[in-house]
Amino acid sequence: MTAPAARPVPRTDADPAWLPPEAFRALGSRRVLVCGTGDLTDTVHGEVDAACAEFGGTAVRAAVADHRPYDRPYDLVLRLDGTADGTAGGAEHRADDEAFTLVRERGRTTVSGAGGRGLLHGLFHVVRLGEAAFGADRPPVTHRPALATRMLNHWDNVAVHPVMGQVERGYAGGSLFWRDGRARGDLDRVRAYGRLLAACGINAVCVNNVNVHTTEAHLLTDRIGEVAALADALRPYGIRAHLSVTFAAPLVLGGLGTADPLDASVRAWWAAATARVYAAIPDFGGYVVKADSEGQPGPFAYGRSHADGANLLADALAPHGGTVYWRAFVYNHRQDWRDRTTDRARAAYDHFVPLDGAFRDNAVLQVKHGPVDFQPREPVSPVIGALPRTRIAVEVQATQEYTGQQRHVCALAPMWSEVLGFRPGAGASPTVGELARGGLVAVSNAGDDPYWTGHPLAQANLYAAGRLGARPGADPHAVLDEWIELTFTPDTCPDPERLRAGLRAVLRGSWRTYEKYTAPLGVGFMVQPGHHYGPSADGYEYSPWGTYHFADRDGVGVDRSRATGTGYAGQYAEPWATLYESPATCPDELLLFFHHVPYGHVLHSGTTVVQHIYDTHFEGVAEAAAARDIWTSLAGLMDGARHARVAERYEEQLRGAREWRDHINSYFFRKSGVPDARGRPIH
Ligand code: BDP
Repeated sequence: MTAPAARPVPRTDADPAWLPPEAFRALGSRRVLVCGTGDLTDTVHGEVDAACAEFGGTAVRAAVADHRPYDRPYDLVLRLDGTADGTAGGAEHRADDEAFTLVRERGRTTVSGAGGRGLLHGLFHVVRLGEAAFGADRPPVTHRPALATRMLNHWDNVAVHPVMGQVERGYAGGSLFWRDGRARGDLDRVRAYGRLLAACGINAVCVNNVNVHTTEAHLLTDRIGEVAALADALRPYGIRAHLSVTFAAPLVLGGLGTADPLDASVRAWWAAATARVYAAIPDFGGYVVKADSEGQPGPFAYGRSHADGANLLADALAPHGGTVYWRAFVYNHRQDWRDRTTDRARAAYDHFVPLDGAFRDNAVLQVKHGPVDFQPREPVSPVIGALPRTRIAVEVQATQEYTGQQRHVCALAPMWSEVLGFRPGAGASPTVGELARGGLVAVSNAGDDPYWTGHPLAQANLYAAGRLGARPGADPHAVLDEWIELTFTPDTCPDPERLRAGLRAVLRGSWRTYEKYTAPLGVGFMVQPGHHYGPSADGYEYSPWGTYHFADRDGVGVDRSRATGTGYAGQYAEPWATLYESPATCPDELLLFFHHVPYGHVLHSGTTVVQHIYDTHFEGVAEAAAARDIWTSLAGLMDGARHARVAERYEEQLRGAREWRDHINSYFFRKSGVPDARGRPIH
């Protein structure tokens, strides 16, 4: 039998990221057998073939039915458990097809994939192990992603939006998918993107913005062919395409007089539209919906609940095996602070908890990790633990809207890992990572910038989103280390240990550094309105968006206690409700999120609130400066252009950090009149 040709590897060399050819050295210098047939096995074969061509190994391809190849002395066998990888049929959708088993015995490493995607994950596991995959014996260990869905949401507009541009909250150039109002004709870079994503464990991508404007609405119907082209480009790496749709589609696309979820003609319209989607994209993943949120249409207009809305789409998708990801980001953005019920932090819980148990099995409630909006520090959303009969997906924001917009280094893996490890219940109750049965969703930070994410170090956030979705309990520093190894291949530089140490030093603490020089103690949202870059202590204080800090001459913070505040603290189960209820027990880093306290209030750390603000802001700038200096010292240990790009961004980070420090410190000095105990200049 003739072995199938190897699928060409979409190259990323021109656009540096993880997986440069060098990352494959250990594998590529060996004798490798790839067994099985199907689309994803072709991909694995292509990867192996390219690596072996580069590093002098040999790549052989066989169908699994052919036993003879096993007699030969292979170092690595990558094989499917069955003969076909299931890409063509329903098998690919088995929850378990992503599992693989790795064993090393008698000088041979064998990876058995339960399905094509398992084989692909197994390949990348071997790449991560490097030489260690070919060392001492390893007993068989089966690996499977903890969360079945690891999805990226691209907030990409097809047409350039007059206010939000091509990519809403995008800091990495234009869209990877869309250009000049249509899907890109040349999809090589989309293929290369799919490869990067597969290597970190992402298996689903939503290709358009959750805010669905008129042009984008048509992707569901007459422009589905463009989505199909993107789906084709992502499929060889095991990634399923998803689409954001507007709830008003029956009106704006179907010409119906209503989008009422209980109306028979509306239900028929969605069923027919969805059937056409599947005719174009047989493995289509499903819909993402932002409804009744920040101006998007939704079921409230018809007096219906969000379960009615989600179930309408779930029913349309069900015959085809699709899922609706229904976002819980529902709040009134045209309010002002009137009484305790208007607290934006409460809104998702108030809307969705009464609906627990009312959603279809193929409806997932997609919940932002915090109750407000991706601030550098928020408590974990109480919604996540409060709907035991609903599949929850947790949404994080890789695009750094509120964390420095990819001009500041802010490695988010440690933050996400804290969220995923949080136990909304008491004692040994499940973690957020265990409760997220609907998956982990990250808003993508990638674009058509040569470094994919604008700031080359922001790639670590994209990588971590996939890896933490696959293993929510993973040590976030180990995830960052993986990214460092796969991206910079330190062993190829003159001083590997110095490079590793330097990269670790600038990444690991970067989130906390960012937190220090921005809004203090969980109060959040002291950003400039609109674009959200840089400080503006009162920028949102008197706007209707529902984000406040209530600073006055005596104190600062939002009283969200049950006793005297908005009652938000009471949305948590014990022990959290009690812990957050009192300033005496509330963790320092969340104090101003939950309480309004005088400036002289003494934190658990022993410092007053106002002195803490001064201290952390000076420290944050000093830490940013130290990181910049470490970066400078790494010149010569990596490619010059990449070093220069980061160096340039550090100058902006430092400028920005100083601006934040001076703005926040002088704001609180003027409000409180309390001088810095250490006499430092406050501008
Ligand atoms: C906010 C963004 C806005 C998004 C919204 C969302 O500022 O651009 O549309 O989240 O998640 O953080 O829908």
